[in-house]
Amino acid sequence: MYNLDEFISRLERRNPSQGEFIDAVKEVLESVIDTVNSNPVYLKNRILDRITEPDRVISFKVEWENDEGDIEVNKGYRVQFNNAIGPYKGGLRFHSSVTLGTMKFLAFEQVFKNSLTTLPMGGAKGGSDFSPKGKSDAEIMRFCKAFMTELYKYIGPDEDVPAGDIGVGGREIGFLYGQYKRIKTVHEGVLTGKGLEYGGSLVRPEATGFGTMYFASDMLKEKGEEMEGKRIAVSGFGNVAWGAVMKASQMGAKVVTISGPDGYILDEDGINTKEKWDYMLALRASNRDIVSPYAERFGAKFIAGRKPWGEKVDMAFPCAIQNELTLSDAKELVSNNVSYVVETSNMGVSSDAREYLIENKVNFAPGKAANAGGVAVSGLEMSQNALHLSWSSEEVDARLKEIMHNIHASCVEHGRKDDGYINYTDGANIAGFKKVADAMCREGY
Ligand code: 2IT
Repeated sequence: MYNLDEFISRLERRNPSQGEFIDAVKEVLESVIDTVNSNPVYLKNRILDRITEPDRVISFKVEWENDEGDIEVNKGYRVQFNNAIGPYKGGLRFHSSVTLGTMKFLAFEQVFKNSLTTLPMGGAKGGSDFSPKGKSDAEIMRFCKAFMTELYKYIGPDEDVPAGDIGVGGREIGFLYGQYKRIKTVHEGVLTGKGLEYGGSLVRPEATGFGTMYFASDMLKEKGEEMEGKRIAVSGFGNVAWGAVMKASQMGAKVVTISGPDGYILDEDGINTKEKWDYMLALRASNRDIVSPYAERFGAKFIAGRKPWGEKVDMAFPCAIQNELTLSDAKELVSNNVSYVVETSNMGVSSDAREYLIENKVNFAPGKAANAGGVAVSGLEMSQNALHLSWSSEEVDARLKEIMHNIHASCVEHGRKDDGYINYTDGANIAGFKKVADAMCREGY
């Protein structure tokens, strides 16, 4: 039998200064501990010890030249956490906050998220403490080339298939893919999120944001409600926020906020036109990492240095970065009668905030369920590459919808409590865990 507190204390001793990783493991283990302790096969297989240790942690040096001709040095990582159910799969993050602990938490989350999609993908994550902020396109290209010159040794279409995450979009994937191809002289599906000209999938750029709205709309249906007329706060202004804002508007909801490291935008007219959505993309392409120019461009309000969680809304969608919604934010949302918090960034809601929301019976969905649409369409991109064909956007979108619908159903099946409240965190963790754990038991050690 596992004792949860003892297990976590030991994990902390073995993984010092990796708070985010410990938080992510704790969240999953709290949900699955009873399932594990009541299953002799899991116990005999020491499943918790094995599932919380990454298969491989790769750390490398990235040397590149800036526009002044100076040499810069960054850290590069790939954490291949678990490949029990398929090749390693997960994004690359280029952000100044990246540490080994960040990579490990993201890779761990990815294992269960990928399992939930029902597609055959293991879990991994990679990235660098390189920040694209303030860099020229030429510098970003030189960095991407240097990064791939190391990374190519460890990846392959049946081995490990990276994609984008924060700071890594279509532009970066293009540079990374070009370098892989130059070195290996093969054109193969080693990355997802590629451009349409060279093997990408339709709907991949929008997929995370679209998927989270499909999931949210199922949460609403479960309560006899609908998206139409809902007032929504979104944080972030990157790729994920962009897709989320578009789909919410198409579903008849009104998104009134987006945000950046500099503050948030309040647009009472709704962020609901193609011009506004395109402007979000332009903001990201400018490499400045600020959202404030939106206010001037569209006559909206800019609130400097603040996050959007103080606004009175029906639904909140954190779409930026981990721990962006804290306990005090959760308290403010609850006092403003928020009904739904749909975590769209990975671990966007801090542990204590999540507990508070659940205690207060807010309908809360964890990122590994709500944001799985991104990696799900990555999985569909892998299928298309393997078949050497491309599906129409209608076909990809229909598959995405079905996958999100199935994830929602799994969460409900495993997360419904006696009083009828659906604990989506428990549901997602139990459903995601079982498949990986069963595969590991069958494959032996
Ligand atoms: O967090 C995520 O699921 C992603 N960044 C997407 C990973 C992927 O392989 O598409």
